[in-house]
Amino acid sequence: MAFFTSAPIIQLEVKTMSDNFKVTNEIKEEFRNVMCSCMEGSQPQGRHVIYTSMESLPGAMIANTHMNLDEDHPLHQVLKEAGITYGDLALADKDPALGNGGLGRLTACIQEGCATQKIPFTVSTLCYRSGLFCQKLENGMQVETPDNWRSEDGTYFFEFPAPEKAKWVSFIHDGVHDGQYVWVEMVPSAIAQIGAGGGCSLTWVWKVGKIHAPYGMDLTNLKRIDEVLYINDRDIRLMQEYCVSSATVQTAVEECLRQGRPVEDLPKLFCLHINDTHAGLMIPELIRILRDEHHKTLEEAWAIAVELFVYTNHTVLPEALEEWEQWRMNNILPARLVIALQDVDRITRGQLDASPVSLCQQDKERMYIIHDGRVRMANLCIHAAYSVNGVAKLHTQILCDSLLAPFYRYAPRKFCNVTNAVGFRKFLGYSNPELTKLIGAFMDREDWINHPEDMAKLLPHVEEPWLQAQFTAVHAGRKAILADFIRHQRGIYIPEYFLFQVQVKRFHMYKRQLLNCLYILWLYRRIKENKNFDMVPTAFIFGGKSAADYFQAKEVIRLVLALEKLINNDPDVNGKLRVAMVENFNVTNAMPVYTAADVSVQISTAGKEASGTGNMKFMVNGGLTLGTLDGANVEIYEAVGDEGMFLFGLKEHQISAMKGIYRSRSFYEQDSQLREVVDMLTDGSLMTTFPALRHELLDGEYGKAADEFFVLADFRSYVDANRRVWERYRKPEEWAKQCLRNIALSGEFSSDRMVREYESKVWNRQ
Ligand code: NBX
Repeated sequence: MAFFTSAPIIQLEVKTMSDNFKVTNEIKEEFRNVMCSCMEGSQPQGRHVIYTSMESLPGAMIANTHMNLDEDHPLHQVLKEAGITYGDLALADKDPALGNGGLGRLTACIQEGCATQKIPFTVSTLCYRSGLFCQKLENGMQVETPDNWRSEDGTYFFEFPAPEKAKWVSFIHDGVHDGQYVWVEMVPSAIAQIGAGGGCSLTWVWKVGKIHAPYGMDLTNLKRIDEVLYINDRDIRLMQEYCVSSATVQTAVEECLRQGRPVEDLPKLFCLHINDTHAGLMIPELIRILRDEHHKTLEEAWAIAVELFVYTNHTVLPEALEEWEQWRMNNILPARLVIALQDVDRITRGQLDASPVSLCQQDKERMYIIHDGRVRMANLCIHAAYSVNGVAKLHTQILCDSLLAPFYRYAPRKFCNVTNAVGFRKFLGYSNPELTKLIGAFMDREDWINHPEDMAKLLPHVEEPWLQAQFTAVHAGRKAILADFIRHQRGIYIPEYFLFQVQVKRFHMYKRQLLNCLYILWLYRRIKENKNFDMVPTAFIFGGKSAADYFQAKEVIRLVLALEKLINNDPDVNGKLRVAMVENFNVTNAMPVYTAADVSVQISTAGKEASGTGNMKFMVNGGLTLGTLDGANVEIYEAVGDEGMFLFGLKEHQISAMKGIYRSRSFYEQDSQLREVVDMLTDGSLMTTFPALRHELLDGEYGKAADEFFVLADFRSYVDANRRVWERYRKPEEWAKQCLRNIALSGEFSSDRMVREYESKVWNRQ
């Protein structure tokens, strides 16, 4: 499979990685050799998975390569002879800014697992010129600046351009109609992820190349297709999705033919994995190509499609369920594509009518792909995919029982759950070598980290005092590193003996950073009232970005920064309380954060977080979860029980029962301490005011119910859970024992387990 293994696409040019550091030809050559030999060394068996995703967040590539190369690999020697350390290289490397958060990072964790297990797996995504913005914290708020993750000439050190693999994608544009399309060339580069033991998986990153259009046409929108992730212009966003979808399907079809196989064999050679609905247009695109270029009937094309696609859902939030206006599709996408989509809608409606499962008209309407002038991408994906999965037990259950209930009744066997997981080699082995060494002392094999179930061998030892002492010492070292990092980055001093209570994730109202903030204000008031207030000195550490146009979430960041200012500078409280926000939280600077937490804050409103993966990164490093029964916290709780997790808050069924009748004001009115902290949002105590947040909590925004995410309802329960944290933290041996026990029980959250489950339940590769 030329595109998947060939050397010719690997052509590194000589270039400077940073102003202060030159990488020699020899080293570049050696990197090239590493990737070639890994690609050639992995002899893929069975069908090839192409994971099409608008996001991928692999993190700095030098770190990824270094972490997985054997100790005797020649690259190490070459670097040594040149007097270059991996530290030097890492300083010159940058995180490819190709994603937002969990969705993108999960892609990279699955990929690293597949590279390690030698599963033929390729990620297909857009190569955004500016990925997600770089976050600066200035004047008490988030400021977005461009993330120039590529060099001036638009290339990245670790990308290997493959112009000979370019694909042309057509659009209707600027009033140009059928027969007179504009054509955009999508040019791929490959970025390689090396697996442990020398496997390799590629990411195809597609860039806009040449554009063919009638003379004089305004090409601005077309040129912006690879400008930025989730671009704030729906026309261009639709073009982005179609470009990735079309280029990916064209590549699969081309490879099938190159191997001398008929297109009917596509499902024997490939599995096209749709990661969230953004690449759902691969479905009508395949139908279009098979009909127009391979003379298949609609029915024949559909029969191929339904064996080829799988779909993973990552959200139940209604606003994130993607829909496109039919008129917009008609205006932008080629007519034959739109016709294919309408035909698929027609076929699937026919299937619903003929179904032996009884479906009422209302059910059927919920399942239509095109309805009320809108194209529902999730419905398109579910109809075409032979496998649909959620990403944690509760999430999959909500999909089956409510959001997608008619689909589940109609085709129950399509649905399954694959609980998310994280790369242990990156988030434990590479990020926390000291802890890795300590665990390793109890393991029977060198490469235990590739066999996460081995970690249970730690279990019989967690009561041993010397091990507890060792763990505490290792963890103290990690806390010192994080404290140092924050001092350098933000100029905030955090004493290392403080409890580190960490909430890092995208800022979103459902993730409830606001609940954490109200609790900090509550603590502030208690200490102000009574300087002997009995508590464990605690540092509240935050990190994460808000979407640039998400006003409320940006207000919450502003609140965190106001708390920093108020609390860290107040000698009455700063002996017991500190607040710090890590700037520009990304894959690279996440590593010192995940390894240093005492408490991992996972407090989303039950039923809203599909899974979460930060919760697992903390767990494997010995951070104890303070959380609601939501997303994969449920699985963490099942693994460690009451003693291993500080559970609080309303359960999903209770939240559902309160919808429509919940009155946040009654909590506000009946609890004077809660009233006091909510009032602080607007009474000037914070030197600035947050009327929109108070309004959201008590009145509700834009016709929505007040306190949509049940912050006030869960407030007291959160206060109580924090008390339980303190009680336990005051018994250091017990605390260390619990951390060790959780680490020992964390094996199921390794991406190696997740990848094996995708193999057995979803990809059907053999
Ligand atoms: O996917 C995230 C979920 O929120 C997490 O609970 C989950 O752990 C993770 C991996 O499964 N979803 C996510 O990151 N989605 C998006 O960022 C997103 C972006 C744009 C959009 C819809 C969703 N239109």
